[in-house]
Amino acid sequence: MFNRVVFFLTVAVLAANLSLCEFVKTWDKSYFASKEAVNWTNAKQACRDAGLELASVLTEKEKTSLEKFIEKNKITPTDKWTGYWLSGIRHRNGTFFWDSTGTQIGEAVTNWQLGEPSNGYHREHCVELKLVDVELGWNDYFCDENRRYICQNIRKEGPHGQDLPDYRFLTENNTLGTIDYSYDDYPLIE
Ligand SMILES: [Ca+2]
Repeated sequence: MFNRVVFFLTVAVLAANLSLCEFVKTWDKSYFASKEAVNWTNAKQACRDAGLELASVLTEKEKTSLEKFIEKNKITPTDKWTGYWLSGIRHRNGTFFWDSTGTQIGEAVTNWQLGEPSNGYHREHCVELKLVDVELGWNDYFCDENRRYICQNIRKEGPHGQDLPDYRFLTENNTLGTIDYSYDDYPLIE
């Protein structure tokens, strides 16, 4: 009896969360795009609360699958200011990783927008998917800014990332692994 109550409560909570959002299947994956905008840490938690994980792009096929999901559901960002958080973060050593898989970004596929990652003010450590002109691509951006986000089903056969002991470095300065733009002679690229 107790288990049944817990089950129905869990379904009710998940349904309440998902009702705020788009949730459809594309190819062999399920993606989930929020309508709310939150910081990266809260986006990670929101996906987890829904039994999902922040979306990652490990292959060319996954890149296409995610783009098709966005196109099919007519949720393409309208401009460069309305992107979606993905799972990518810049670690302290300057290298970008997919937090949900623990794998390095760009091993099989890369999709940075032109001039990115720019690490503006040395504090852009989280990866968003944004639109520039007509192209979707990745941008590093301030983790404490609010963005919508895309979750996906937890990968059945991995890889699975381990939570880091502390994520506070995401809002701290980090000049490692970054093209060293001088703002005196190079405009800040957002
Ligand atoms: Ca950037």
